[in-house]
Amino acid sequence: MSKIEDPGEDALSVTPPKTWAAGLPAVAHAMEYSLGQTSVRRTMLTLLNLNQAKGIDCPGCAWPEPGPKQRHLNEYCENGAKHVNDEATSRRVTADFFRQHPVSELGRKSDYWLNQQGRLTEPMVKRPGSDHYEPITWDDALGLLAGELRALDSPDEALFYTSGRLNNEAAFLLQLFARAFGTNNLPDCSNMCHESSGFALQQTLGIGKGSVSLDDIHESDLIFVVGQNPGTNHPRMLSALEETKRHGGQVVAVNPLPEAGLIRFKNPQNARGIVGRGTAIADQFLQIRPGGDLALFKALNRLLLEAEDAAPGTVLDHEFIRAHTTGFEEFAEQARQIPWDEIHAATGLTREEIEQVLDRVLASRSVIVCWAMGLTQQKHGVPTIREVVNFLLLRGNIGKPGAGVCPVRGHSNVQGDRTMGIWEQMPQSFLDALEREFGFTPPAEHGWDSVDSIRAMLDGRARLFLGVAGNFVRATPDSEITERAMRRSRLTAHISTKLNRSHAVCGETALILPTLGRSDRDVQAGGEQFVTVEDSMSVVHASRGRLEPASEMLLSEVAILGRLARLTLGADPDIPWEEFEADYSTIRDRISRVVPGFEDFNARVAKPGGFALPNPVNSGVFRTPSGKAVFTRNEFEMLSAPEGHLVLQSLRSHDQWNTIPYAPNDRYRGIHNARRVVLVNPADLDALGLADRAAVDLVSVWHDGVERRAHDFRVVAYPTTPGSAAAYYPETNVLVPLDSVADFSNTPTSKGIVVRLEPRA
Ligand SMILES: Nc1nc2c(c(=O)[nH]1)N[C@H]1C(S)=C(S)[C@@H](COP(=O)(O)OP(=O)(O)OC[C@H]3O[C@@H](n4cnc5c(=O)[nH]c(N)nc54)[C@H](O)[C@@H]3O)O[C@H]1N2
Ligand SMILES: Nc1nc2c(c(=O)[nH]1)N[C@H]1C(S)=C(S)[C@@H](COP(=O)(O)OP(=O)(O)OC[C@H]3O[C@@H](n4cnc5c(=O)[nH]c(N)nc54)[C@H](O)[C@@H]3O)O[C@H]1N2
Ligand code: SF4
Ligand SMILES: [Mo]
Repeated sequence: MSKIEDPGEDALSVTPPKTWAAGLPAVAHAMEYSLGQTSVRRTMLTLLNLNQAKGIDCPGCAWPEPGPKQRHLNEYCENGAKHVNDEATSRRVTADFFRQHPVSELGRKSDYWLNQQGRLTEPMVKRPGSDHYEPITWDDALGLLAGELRALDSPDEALFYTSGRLNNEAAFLLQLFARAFGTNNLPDCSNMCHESSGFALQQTLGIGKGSVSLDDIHESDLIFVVGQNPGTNHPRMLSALEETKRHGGQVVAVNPLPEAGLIRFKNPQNARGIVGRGTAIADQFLQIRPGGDLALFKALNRLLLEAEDAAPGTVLDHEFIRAHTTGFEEFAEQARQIPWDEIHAATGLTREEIEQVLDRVLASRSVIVCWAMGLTQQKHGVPTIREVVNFLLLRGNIGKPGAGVCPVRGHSNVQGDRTMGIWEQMPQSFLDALEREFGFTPPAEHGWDSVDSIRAMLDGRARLFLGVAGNFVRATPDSEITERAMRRSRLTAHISTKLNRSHAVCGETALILPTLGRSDRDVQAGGEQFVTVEDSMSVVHASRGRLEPASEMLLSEVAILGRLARLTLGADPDIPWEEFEADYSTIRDRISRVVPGFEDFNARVAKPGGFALPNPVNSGVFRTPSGKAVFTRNEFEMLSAPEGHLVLQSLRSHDQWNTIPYAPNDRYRGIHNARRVVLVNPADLDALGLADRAAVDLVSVWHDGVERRAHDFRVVAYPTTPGSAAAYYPETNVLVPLDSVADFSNTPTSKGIVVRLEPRA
C-alpha cells in the first residue's frame, strides 16, 4: 500500500472527555465547518430546507424526523449540518486538477485531503498504463463501461457496490439493471453495517428491520442503548431520549466507553439546553467488556426466569409466549444454566449491577432495545441480537406500544436500498415480482457480498467493479489486500459526488462518473424531480434538492444508471429506461407493483412527511416458517485477548462521516489535531509499561500468520474498559483480517480485533 500522508499528527492535544453532548458549541462547530465550505447564502439555503417536509432529507444518518406538525424549524443536528454542507461545498475538482495531480500522487493523499478538494464536476477516465485521469464525454464514458460489461465472459464477473446514500429510485434501477444483466452481485455497505441485525431479526421475527416508531421511543418505560454512540452518530436521537425521560422513562446505556451523549444532553433547540445543565440521559451505565453483550442478555434472561420461578405468573408474559412464540422450553432450559463466573468474565460487570438492571426491567411495562455497530461488528453479533430478542419476547415486549427492537441504521437510506432489492440474496418472491413486472427471469443464485467480492477480485473471478456512492477500498477490511484486489480489476468505475481513495486505488481502466447530490436541484425532461428515502423506522418520504448543481456536466444517478443500462442491454420495450430518466414517478409506479407495502406509492409519498411501511410484527404476524416469533438457543461465547494483548474496536470520531474525516478532532472524547491515536485504559498502560502519548504501532494477531500493522499511533490514557482499546476507522481497517467475520452475517469484526501495541524506536 502506498503510504498515506497524514496532516499534522504531531499537534496532538488531549483534554478531559466531555460529560455532555450538543449545547451551543455544537451549533458553533456546525456553522464553522459549513462556512469553511461554502457561502452564507448556500449554507442558509441548505439548513432552512434540511429535514423539512418539502425540503432535503439530511444525507447524514437514518434517524427519523418527527411528524410534520411536531417539526422544529431547525430539525437537524451539528453533524447533519456538516454533512449537507460538505456536499454543498463551493470547492470544485476540475479537469485541471487531474492534470496537476497524477493518480499515484492522489494515492498518497489522506482521506481528509481528497474530500476537501470539493465536488467532482465532469466525467474522467484513466486509461491503461496512464497515471492521469483525463476528461471524457458522458457518451464515451458510458459507452466504454457498457462495452466492458458486454465483453465479460459471464455477468457474474461484474460487481455493483452501493452505499446507503443512494435514494430509492436509483437503488431500484441499479438492482434492476444488475439482474437484467444477469447477476445478483450487489454488495453494499450494509454488509459491513447492520447485516447481523437483518439476519438475526429475519430468523427470529420474520422481518429484517426494527419494529418501533418514534412515538414508541417517546412513550417507552425503559430503553437500552447498546453499542451505540448517539451523541455523535445519531444526535437527534438524544432529543427523542430527552422526551422519553420527560415522560418518566428510563435509559440504560451499555458501552465500553463513557460516551458524552449517553451521560448528559443539552438540547440546542430549547432554552434549557442552552443555558441549563441539560438532561441526564442514562439512569444506569454498564461499562461492559467488548463482546460481553451476549453474556449480559443471557444473564438478564436467566434472572427473569428465576424471578418467575420465585413468583410464578408475575414476571413472564405467558399469554404472549403461548400465542406468539416457539422454542421457549428449549431456550429456557439452556438459559437457566449460564454460570455467573462466565458472565462476569465476559462482561466485566458484577452481579449486583445486572440485578439493578433487572429491577428496572421488572418495573417497566414496555422496553425497547436500541443498538448499532457495537453489537453487529462482533464475531458473535448474530447470536447476541438473537439473545436480545429472547429478552424482549419473555415479557411480551414486541408489538406493543413503547416496546420492541430498534437497530439504529447508519446511512440515511441504507434501509430503503435493501427494501428496493439491493442485496445479493433477495428472496425468490421479490425476484418473481421483478419477472412479472419486467418480463425477464432474474438469476436465482445468490451473489457476492462485500467480503466475498474482495475474494472474487483477488482471484480474478470478478473483473469489473462499479461503485454507486461509497468508498469501497476504505470501508472494507484488510486495506492492503483490498487495495491489491481493486488494482487487479480490469475496470473500476465510481458514480460519486466527491473524490475519495477508491478513485485513486483503481483498476487498469478507471472511470469517475460525477453525480448530483441530495441537495442539488434535479431537473429532467419531465420537469423538476424529487427522490424518496426510508428512515430507520420505515417511514418513506420525499427529498427535494434546492441548490444550483455543482456543475452543468453532472447527471443524476438515475440518469447515469438508465443510460448505462440502455447501452449495455439495448433498448427494451419492457424496461423503458428513457421514460424512467425523464420522470421518476414512472419508476415509483413500478416500485409500487414490485415491492410489498408501496401500493399507490406516488399518491402516498406526496403527503408531507410521507408514509410508514406496514410492520407485520406489530399486528402479531411473524413471517417465520412457523408463523411465530422464535426463541433461540445461543451458545456462550466471549472475546478475549492473550496476555499482553488488547481487544481493539475501530470507531468513528465526532468529526467524520464514515471513511471521510472532516477535521482531525474528536471533541467529546477530548482528542484534538490527531487521528492516529489509540485510547487505552491507564491500568493497561501500566501493565504494558507504556507511557501516555508513547508512539506505537498497532499489530493485529490472526491465525493466518500475516502481519497486519497500522503505523505510528500515539497512546492516549482513556477510561475505556480494562483490556480494551479504541482507535478510528478507516485508519485501522488495515488491521481487520478479511477472514475475521461475524458468524452467519459475514460482517467484518471491526469492533473485535486482537492487537498488541509495539513501541516505536
Ligand atoms: N457523524 C456521523 N454520524 C454517523 C456516521 C459517521 O461516520 N459520522 N456513520 C453512520 C453509519 S453508516 C453508522 S452504521 C452509524 C454508526 O453508529 P455507531 O454504531 O454509534 O458508531 P461507532 O462509532 O462505530 O460506535 C460504536 C459504539 O459501540 C461501542 N462499542 C464497541 N464495541 C462494543 C461492544 O462490544 N459492546 C457494546 N455494548 N458497545 C460497544 C463503542 O464504544 C461506540 O460507542 O452512524 C451513522 N451516523
Ligand atoms: N473498521 C471499520 N470499518 C467500517 C466500519 C467501522 O465501524 N469500522 N463501519 C462500516 C459501516 S457501518 C459502513 S456503513 C461502511 C461505509 O462505507 P461507504 O458507504 O462505502 O463509505 P462512505 O464513507 O459513506 O462513502 C463516502 C463517499 O460516498 C460518495 N457520496 C456521498 N454522497 C453521495 C451521493 O449522494 N451520491 C453518490 N453517488 N455518491 C455519494 C462520496 O464520493 C464519498 O466520498 O464502512 C464500514 N467499514
Ligand atoms: S440526527 Fe442524523 S438525520 Fe438527523 S440531522 Fe443529525 S445527521 Fe441528519
Ligand atoms: Mo453503517
